[in-house]
Amino acid sequence: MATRSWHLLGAGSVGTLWACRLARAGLPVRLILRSASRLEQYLEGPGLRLIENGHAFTAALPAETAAAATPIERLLVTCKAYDVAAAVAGVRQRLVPGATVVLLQNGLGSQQAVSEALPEAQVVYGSTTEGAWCQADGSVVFAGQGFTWLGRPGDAQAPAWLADLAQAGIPHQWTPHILGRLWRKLAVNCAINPLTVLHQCRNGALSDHAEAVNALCDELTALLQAAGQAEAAESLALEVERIVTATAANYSSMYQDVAAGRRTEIAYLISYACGRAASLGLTMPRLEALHHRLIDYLAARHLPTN
Ligand code: NAD
Ligand code: KPL
Repeated sequence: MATRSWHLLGAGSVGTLWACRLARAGLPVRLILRSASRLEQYLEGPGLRLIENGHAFTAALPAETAAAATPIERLLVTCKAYDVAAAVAGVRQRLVPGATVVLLQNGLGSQQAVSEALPEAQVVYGSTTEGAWCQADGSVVFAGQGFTWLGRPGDAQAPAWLADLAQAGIPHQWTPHILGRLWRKLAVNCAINPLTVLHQCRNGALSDHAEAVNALCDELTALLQAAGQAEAAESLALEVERIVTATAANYSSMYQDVAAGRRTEIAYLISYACGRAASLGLTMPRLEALHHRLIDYLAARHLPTN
């Protein structure tokens, strides 16, 4: 049987990391770029470029825009959470019945939107701790080894296409508890990222704000439990403390977005958490106060607050 192609929607940092590893393993990958001008620019260059352990790998992958006619059997979506709904809507007509759509966004909310928009597709959620960033010349640096959890809520049956990821050397595991994984990461991000923005500090400096971090963890623990994610709530404060120490020298992703004047994924992180708390009838004074301070901070810098 012919190997099925992966279409990649979102050829940024994570997208390049995944596309290059799949291509390096001999698997067919096609890029879907966001505009004709991006496509033209891409076709003038050598292709995607990944730098791993100081070694560069260039993949001259075929590329097209959403307007192309090629049917899509396997779609890997690596846009930012706020771009996902529009990006997926743009290729919806090209998805074959039962197509696989893998979403690799941080936070929660974008996954549910795609599942609702594509009831006929196999929509898979991912949560990754790998790290990658884009250099000024467009090359992507694989900055942090990590792990990717993939799953469809409640589905214990791992799909056959995971063999492609194994072939590409992408560390991963299938889990029916993917929502728990996503909630856990969201909670960690809510306890760390906004405070690093407001205090303008590296993750490690949050050890000077232990009372605030612990109070947030208490509220987030209650939220996870009320949202039916008791397992994801276990020892949250300890996990946050461990991550603050392990990533002490790093700036959080939200800090980096704000510092670079980029839109943040706030709507899928702390705004999502506050929204869920409200719909569950929970009062979260510390999380809500932090949310308001973060919105004011972004607005004062003319950055989107959604
Ligand atoms: P990125 O900004 O580097 O890449 C996103 C890409 O999507 C951009 O190239 C953009 O042009 C493209 N895009 C947007 N709309 C599109 C459209 N309609 N059609 C085609 N392409 C479109 O973002 P990233 O850092 O790769 O992050 C992607 C997701 O992965 C985010 O949710 C992020 O939180 C998550 N994540 C990133 C990292 C990391 O280290 N970068 C780690 C863990 C999780
Ligand atoms: O995921 C992170 C981020 O910066 O987005 C960590 C480092 C865990 C902090 O929340």
